[in-house]
Amino acid sequence: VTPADTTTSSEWPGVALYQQEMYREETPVKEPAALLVIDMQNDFCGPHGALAVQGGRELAGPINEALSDNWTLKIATRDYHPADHVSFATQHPGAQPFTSTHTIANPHNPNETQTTTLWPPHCVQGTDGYELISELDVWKLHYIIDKGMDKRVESYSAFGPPFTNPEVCMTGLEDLLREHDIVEVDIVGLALDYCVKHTALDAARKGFKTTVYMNVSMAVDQSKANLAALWKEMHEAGVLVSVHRPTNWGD
Ligand code: VGL
Ligand code: ZN
Repeated sequence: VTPADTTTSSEWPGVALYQQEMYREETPVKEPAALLVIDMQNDFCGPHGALAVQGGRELAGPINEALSDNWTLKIATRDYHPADHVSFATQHPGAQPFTSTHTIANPHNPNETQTTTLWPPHCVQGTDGYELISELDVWKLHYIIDKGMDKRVESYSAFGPPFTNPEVCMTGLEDLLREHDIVEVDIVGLALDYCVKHTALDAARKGFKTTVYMNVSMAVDQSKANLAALWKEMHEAGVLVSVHRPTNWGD
């Protein structure tokens, strides 16, 4: 690790993180690892995406580099909603996208609920907005996993909706990782404060050694306060949160 790979602690609360990265790079045996490329879709990228995340399209370069490296599994996800999905503000009279919230019950356990943000319609099945961006080297992928098909529930995580009791509408990602004896999960893509975060929290909860590359991910809310809060939340959940781009990706 050279000084150029690190960030000053006044910019990021990253001292402990730097030490974890040192440890990772010196671990002699590389365990089976999966790269998860989250929701690099037209609707999440500018200038025309329905829910464009600033800087999202520019992630394709570093992600393509990562996809050239040697991972046991390289998996992309796509948000894939029916036109009447519950997360669309248009489904709720008077609701405003980005500011209104809606509380969703677990279809199999009304006692378990989750309050989520409402959005402009995005990644609708059969539309161009749902497709992966053309800049992404899709031929390097082993699998593509779709999520968010059940109109009743929000489903940020690549594993499935944010319900744990019982888990419902799961995507099969966990089984896929276990079939390949994956120990380590590395996560990049969009959006850092929604699908990337929830995927990382689930992966850590399920026992995978989980890293989010914050510089290869962009948030809907890119304020410094939000980025610091995201770093803290993921760090406290046991996610390794890297603030620099590794040069030796999957090696
Ligand atoms: C996402 C908002 C709504 C994401 C998906 O991919 O982060 N964000 N649906
Ligand atoms: Zn969505």
